[in-house]
Amino acid sequence: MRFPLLLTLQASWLTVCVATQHYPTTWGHYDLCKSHGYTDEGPTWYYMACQPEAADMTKYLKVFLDPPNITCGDPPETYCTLENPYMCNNECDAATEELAHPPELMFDFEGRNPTTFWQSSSWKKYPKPLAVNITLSWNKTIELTDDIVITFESGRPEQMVLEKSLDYGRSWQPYQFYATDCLDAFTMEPKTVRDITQHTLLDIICTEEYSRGYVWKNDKTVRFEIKDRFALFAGPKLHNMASLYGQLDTTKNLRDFFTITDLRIRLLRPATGATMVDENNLSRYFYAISDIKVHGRCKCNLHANSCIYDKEKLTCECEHNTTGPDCGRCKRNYQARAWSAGSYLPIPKGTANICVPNSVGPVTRVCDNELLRCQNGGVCVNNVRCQCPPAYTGLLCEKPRCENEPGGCGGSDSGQASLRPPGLILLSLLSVLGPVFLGEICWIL
Ligand SMILES: *[C@@H]1O[C@H](CO)[C@@H](O)[C@H](O)[C@H]1NC(C)=O
Ligand SMILES: *[C@@H]1O[C@H](CO)[C@@H](O)[C@H](O)[C@H]1NC(C)=O
Ligand SMILES: *[C@@H]1O[C@H](CO)[C@@H](O)[C@H](O)[C@H]1NC(C)=O
Ligand SMILES: *[C@@H]1O[C@H](CO)[C@@H](O)[C@H](O)[C@H]1NC(C)=O
Ligand SMILES: *[C@@H]1O[C@H](CO)[C@@H](O)[C@H](O)[C@H]1NC(C)=O
Ligand SMILES: [Ca+2]
Repeated sequence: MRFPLLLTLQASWLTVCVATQHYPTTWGHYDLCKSHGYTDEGPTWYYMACQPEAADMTKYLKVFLDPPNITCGDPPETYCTLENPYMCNNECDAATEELAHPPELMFDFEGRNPTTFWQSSSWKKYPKPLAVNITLSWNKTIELTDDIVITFESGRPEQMVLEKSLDYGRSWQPYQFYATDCLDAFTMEPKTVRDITQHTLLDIICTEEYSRGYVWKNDKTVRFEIKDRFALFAGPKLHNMASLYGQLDTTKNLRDFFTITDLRIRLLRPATGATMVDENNLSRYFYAISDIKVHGRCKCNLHANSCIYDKEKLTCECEHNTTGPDCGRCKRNYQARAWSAGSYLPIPKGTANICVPNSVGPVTRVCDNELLRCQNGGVCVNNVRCQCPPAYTGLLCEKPRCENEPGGCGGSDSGQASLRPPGLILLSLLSVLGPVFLGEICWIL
């Protein structure tokens, strides 16, 4: 019997706190929809952004390799040890547990000695590139909350690309390029995360930080720096998360930047440690990865504070009368106004944007500013009457006024057609901005 695992487990939060001690617990502040508190006037609710706890997301992924048979050991092969390239009697054998290096070993518990790792077969077909794709799929939209860290057991690759998908693997975009020589490998100027500013945050860079040096013992990690990017808005110690959340609320590109459904590590050229590849002994060249860290939370559009893993599937526990894998739409019969994401900033500064039942009150409620009944920029007066802009008439301002005039709207369809676009633009504008801004827009128009 398997029980659904709540990602809101207190235990996982403790782990997060320990792992990120130098970052204050501001995170936790926003992680529940509301909590009970007291003021001088008595008990009250304090509201928080409605989102699940951040967690170790590698427990919930599926991993795919391309080419599929690139893992070493089938048939068994020998390769050179990492410390001493002249000792070439290490064996990889997929059929023997102690000598096998399957992909799962990139996600098991690390911290023991010796490490466990996935390993590719060696570069037997040199000079044909030794290219391997490692694809991690969640089948769920995830928001990253901490650096992606890949720890190599071999030397770090001389060329590599981290890619992401937002549409379940249908399309891919680069996240970051890595090379010993960015110009040579990707014709990109080398940069580091320290070159990035608020204005260039969405730029994709090539970095040489994580490729240089054939140093086994020291730094073996390749990173994608999430926290340094957060810090551009939230300050160096992430004290001001509200500032970051304010930006996330208003900037879709920024939200999407930290959002993924899949990641792909494209290994393009293994570490060689020398300018020349030793063609007589290609067993020295291969990829080996001991650990991959991906920390994040289910994206529930600020409409759920927990996410459940059941039957190998992550699902948001949607609130606010929303539904869908990411709480991305209103429930049936709750579609009285357009769906909209909740907000990172808590109530009262932000808004929950709850979905509203279709039939609220008797039908004699002709209109309602919240529910967008008046058309073409009409404004609802006392819920009984739409006050129409000069060009429109009708109960819901649905009719162009020229229709009633002698000669009609220019005597043909074209006149009417030319009057329609403003309404359409208003509607599409509203669906983008959400009902929060509705009042203001109607007045402006
Ligand atoms: C993987 O399979 C392909 C085609 O089936 C073959 O050409 C290639 O040599 C195999 N690679 C390894 C490392 O076994
Ligand atoms: C890896 O993925 C890229 C696209 O992301 C694709 O072009 C390539 O063929 C894939 N396979 C290998 C072995 O590189
Ligand atoms: C992905 O999730 C959807 C439901 O959200 C499900 O219908 C589909 O079968 C899943 N796909 C895979 C490959 O697990
Ligand atoms: C690699 O080189 C070492 C020493 O030069 C040699 O002993 C070993 O047999 C070579 N291995 C292969 C696979 O050629
Ligand atoms: C969902 O709609 C019902 C009315 O059917 C309402 O009572 C409930 O409060 C709504 N939920 C939220 C979170 O607003
Ligand atoms: Ca491992």
